[in-house]
Amino acid sequence: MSLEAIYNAVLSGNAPLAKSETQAELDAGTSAESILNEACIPAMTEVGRLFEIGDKFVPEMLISARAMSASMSLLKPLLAEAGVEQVGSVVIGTVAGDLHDIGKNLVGMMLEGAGFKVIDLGTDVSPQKFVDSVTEYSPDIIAMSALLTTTTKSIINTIEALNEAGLRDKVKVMIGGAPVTQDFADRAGADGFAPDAGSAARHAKQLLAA
Ligand code: B1M
Repeated sequence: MSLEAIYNAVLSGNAPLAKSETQAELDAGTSAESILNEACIPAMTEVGRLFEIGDKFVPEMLISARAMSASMSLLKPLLAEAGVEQVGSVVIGTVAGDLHDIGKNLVGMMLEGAGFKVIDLGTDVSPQKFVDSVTEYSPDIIAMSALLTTTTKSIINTIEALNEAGLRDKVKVMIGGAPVTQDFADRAGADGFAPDAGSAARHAKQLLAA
């Protein structure tokens, strides 16, 4: 039982072990915040780094994300009670007309692992629903995922809808997905683009600092 054991359980994607080690560490008096900041987040940061350099692959990233979620299921209520500050909040969704959600879910999990509060609107999210979410949740970032060439147009429509609602300057917009490129992001008027889930979490932090 140690923070290192939780770190290793998340890194290796062992969800039952991550959960039992987290419970043991909490029982021993370690704060939820310490477990999050000194074990879970560093483990997910390492997973993201290994993914970016090609030493981990999507399935391994998913099982690490699940292990982190198992630990987070115990930590979340305690963090909320303690009023621990999140690094920021993100509304995430797959854009209108698009039902692919595996990448979006991965990005959401990595953002959670990096300390963001994540509000997931699901798939096939209309521009209006993204617009409404800005008023409802006041997120720092709207994160849009698109997997089809045809649905990248929904990203443009959503950014236009934010402009028309007068809300564009209230929120940063980050986009990604297989057909999305930095060039497309620049043309669409997004604030940020990330090619994969590992760099999405890092990029979201940079957007907050910008
Ligand atoms: Co579909 N599909 N699919 N599909 N599907 C693709 C995307 C396709 C490339 C397959 C192909 O033809 N080779 C093709 C799109 C072609 C194109 O437009 N360029 C395609 C098609 C055509 C379709 C349908 C139209 C098929 C049909 O019905 N005729 C249909 C469309 C349905 C719809 O959405 N309206 C369809 C349906 C489906 C399924 C439902 C069967 C299923 C989705 C299940 C689900 O998601 N729950 C599915 C799947 C599984 C795929 C493939 C095989 C795998 C996608 C995936 O999950 N990859 C895909 C082919 C492929 O990609 N090889 C394909 C793994 C995932 C981890 O990667 O989603 O890329 P990805 O996410 C990455 C990055 O892109 C990035 O980070 C993630 C992790 O690193 N990222 C972000 C993603 N979002 C981000 C957001 C960010 C930052 C980074 O910031 C906000």
